[in-house]
Amino acid sequence: MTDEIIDLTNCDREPIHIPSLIQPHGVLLVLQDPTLEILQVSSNSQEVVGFQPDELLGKPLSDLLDIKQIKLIKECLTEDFESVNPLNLSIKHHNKLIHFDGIVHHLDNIIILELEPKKAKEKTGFFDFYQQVRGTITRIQKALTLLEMCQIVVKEVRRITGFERVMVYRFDREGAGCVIAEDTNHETPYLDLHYPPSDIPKQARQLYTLNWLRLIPDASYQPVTLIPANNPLTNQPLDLSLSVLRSVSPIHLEYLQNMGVTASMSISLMQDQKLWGLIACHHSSPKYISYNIRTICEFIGQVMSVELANKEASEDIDYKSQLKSLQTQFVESLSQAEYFLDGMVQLKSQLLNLVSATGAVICSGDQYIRVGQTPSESEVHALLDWIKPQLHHNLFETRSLTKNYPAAESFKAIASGVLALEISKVHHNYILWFRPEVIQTVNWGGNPNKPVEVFSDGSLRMSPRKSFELWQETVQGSALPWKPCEIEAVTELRSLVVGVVLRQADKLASMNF
Ligand code: BLA
Repeated sequence: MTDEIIDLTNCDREPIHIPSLIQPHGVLLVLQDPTLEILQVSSNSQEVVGFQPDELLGKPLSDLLDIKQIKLIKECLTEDFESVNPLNLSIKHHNKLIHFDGIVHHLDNIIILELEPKKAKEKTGFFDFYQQVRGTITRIQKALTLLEMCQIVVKEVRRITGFERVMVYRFDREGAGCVIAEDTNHETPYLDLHYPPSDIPKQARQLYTLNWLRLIPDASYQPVTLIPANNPLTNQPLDLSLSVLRSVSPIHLEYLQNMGVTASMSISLMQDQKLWGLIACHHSSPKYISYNIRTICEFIGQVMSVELANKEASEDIDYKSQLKSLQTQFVESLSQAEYFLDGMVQLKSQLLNLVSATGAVICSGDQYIRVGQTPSESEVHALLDWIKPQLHHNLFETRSLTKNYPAAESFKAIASGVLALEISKVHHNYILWFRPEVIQTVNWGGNPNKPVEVFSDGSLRMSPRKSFELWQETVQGSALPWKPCEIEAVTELRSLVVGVVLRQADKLASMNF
């Protein structure tokens, strides 16, 4: 048995952007910029464009495409490539004209040209594109809530592409995710199921912030090599981060097989330059989606990404206005109070309501005023000593205190969630809020702790789960999470209170004088 410790971070180490392989539904050509000499070609060129790799390598692209098409490519070398894709290209072979979508992008001093054979005649003009997306965009913008928007998006993407299952998959802070909207004709829904971070490892999430869409038309494909294997200019594997034909991680292909999925497409959803989630699409048989339809889906993902911030801001709108009115009450009470504690103590219930807490402690010097359900004074004292070095911008928050502070085990029923605010370090003024433990059942799409497979020879290997059967976990020691608007309310409260504390301190100093 091997001594190597296999853990979930192994998944993160696979260099998925440089597989030196592509999927077989198109051909990839690496061209020298600006001569357009063919430096590298995928080994399926005979099947796709009708020429053997050695008939193309070292030759000018004009051996493959006519002068008009070469001119088109040269013109777009000076432009933003994304806006010209796809190029309408055709190659004559044995007197037969084969039509392709040409997808180009720049990489240092080379150009990568990918050719996907056109499957059927489709409408490709600007107005056809506009017609296809106009209604969808309006519906997305009109949605009143984030969830409603997600439900519209899964329906629209399914209508446009014909996938059997379309989902919105949202990441949490740790990289785990949950299906929050779904449109499908399958009997087993994935809605509300959770998946661990290793299902879409870190480097994949990073790559998906660079390219907006991935398509795997047939997960049972035979990967195609590049000839030569390395980029001849650098003698390094070719960086396929932005390639549309990039071959997918074999672990992920196995995962899809285990899930009963043959074709998969995913579209990135971004917020603040971070991957917020994915629109994930499945089909049980091979399914190719043309570049034009993919562009429409990508555009829907981009519009949804912009709208995410708007929809999130309008969530909890009533709650937010309630928080504002509580803040006003604090301003009034504190401006009249001579001492910080007096002002706060008068508003005990408001103090709890400000962040929907069930307990709070106001610390001022060596005085501790406890409101609602809180740990004992000595427990709060010790907890505060532990929290102080961890404050960040005067704040500390957790929804599962026992994870990092085992001493909380004895009082987790009333204080699994803690939010702490430092008002003045010098005067030892702090406010702590507490939330009780809420025992939750999380529905996982398969046991999240089982990605390691033990082989008959005893060796261990990272491998995707075999079963996606519902697996329920009871989560203990966790409170409901603190919402961003609650954290914001507490930060604003601090600036109100700081003024009062400073006034008090001045007063005390003058009295002592
Ligand atoms: C990639 N994993 C992915 C992708 C998705 C998922 C959507 C993006 C590629 C695609 O579009 O298909 C996961 N798909 C899901 C989930 C749902 C879904 C959670 O539909 C839920 C409904 N996967 C594992 C383990 C590893 C792993 C254990 O389970 C690693 C050891 C790896 N997943 C993995 C890798 C990729 C991936 C490496 C990147 C594939 C690539 O782009 O090359």
